[in-house]
Amino acid sequence: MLRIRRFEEAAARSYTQGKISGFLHLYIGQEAIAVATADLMKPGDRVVTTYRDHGFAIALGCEPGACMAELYGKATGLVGGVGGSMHFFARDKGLWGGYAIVGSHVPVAAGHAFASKYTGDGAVTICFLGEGAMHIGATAEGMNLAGLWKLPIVFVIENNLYAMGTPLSRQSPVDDLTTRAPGWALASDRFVVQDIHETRERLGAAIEAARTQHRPALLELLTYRFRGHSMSDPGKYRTKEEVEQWRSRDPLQRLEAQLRDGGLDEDALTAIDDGVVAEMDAAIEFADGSPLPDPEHRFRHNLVEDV
Ligand SMILES: Cc1ncc(C[n+]2csc(CCOP(=O)(O)OP(=O)(O)O)c2C)c(N)n1
Repeated sequence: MLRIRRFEEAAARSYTQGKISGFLHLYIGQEAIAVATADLMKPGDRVVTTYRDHGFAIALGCEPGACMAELYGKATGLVGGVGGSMHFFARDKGLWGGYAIVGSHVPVAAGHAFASKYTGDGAVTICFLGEGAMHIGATAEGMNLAGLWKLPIVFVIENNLYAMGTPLSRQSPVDDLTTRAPGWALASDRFVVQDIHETRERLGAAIEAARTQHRPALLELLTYRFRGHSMSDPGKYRTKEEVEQWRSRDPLQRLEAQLRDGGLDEDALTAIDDGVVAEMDAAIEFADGSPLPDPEHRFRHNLVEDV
């Protein structure tokens, strides 16, 4: 969690220095979800997610340097610098993509899960989406097929309360988005993400049922992004009180307190943080010093080659 947070903070600084172009959607506040997921995944399992994807890459073990270089559009980036922030991909680590079009990835994820059922590889697909994606046609199509075909998939709504600046109350006639689950024959669970252990346990139960019983599920995880929608959003649509309330539930701070209670002293905690900050300094140095991709590279991977 700390590694993701420090990565995102370093990326935000680079963005304000003009080293990163385009959009940058930060994951600060939501890290426990990616970390719990990565810890639960077995070889072959897949994550399919949105443009808020850096946290998953880091949690799944991608090098911070390669992730930062991808944000910088450099040749040493995770996908050679041609994907950028919204299109991280690391097949060997189980990250099957960040997708920028809201809801577009839900049928893609259902397709991955169908492939698992068809080949019997025993893998589970875990598909993340924002609450805003729950009102998109493609989402309904993907979830419907998952329920119909009993696919090994868990859909996880990361409900951070806003789709850009639009609160859930102006998007949805119901607050509880899992009320839609029975209509697609999906199991469901809904909880506030404030403790990494609880998050891991509840997510784990759904993943296990999808793996062993082909019981697809729709989970709604109530969480909060401490920053705006993207770097260009100051987040003025939220009250100070609301931000404070969610800051008091920050799973990273809670874990720090748990470690303290467990006997880790301030020096040990500071040393962990210093180590992670140094890692991010090195990631920035790596990205800064890396070359831009060969312009020819942009024509590669547009179509499948060598089938
Ligand atoms: C089909 C489509 N419509 C609109 C957009 C513009 N857009 C980008 S992000 C976003 C908000 C999505 O919010 P949510 O799904 O809740 O995810 P969050 O950003 O909160 O993680 C919108 C409307 C888009 N990318 N794709």
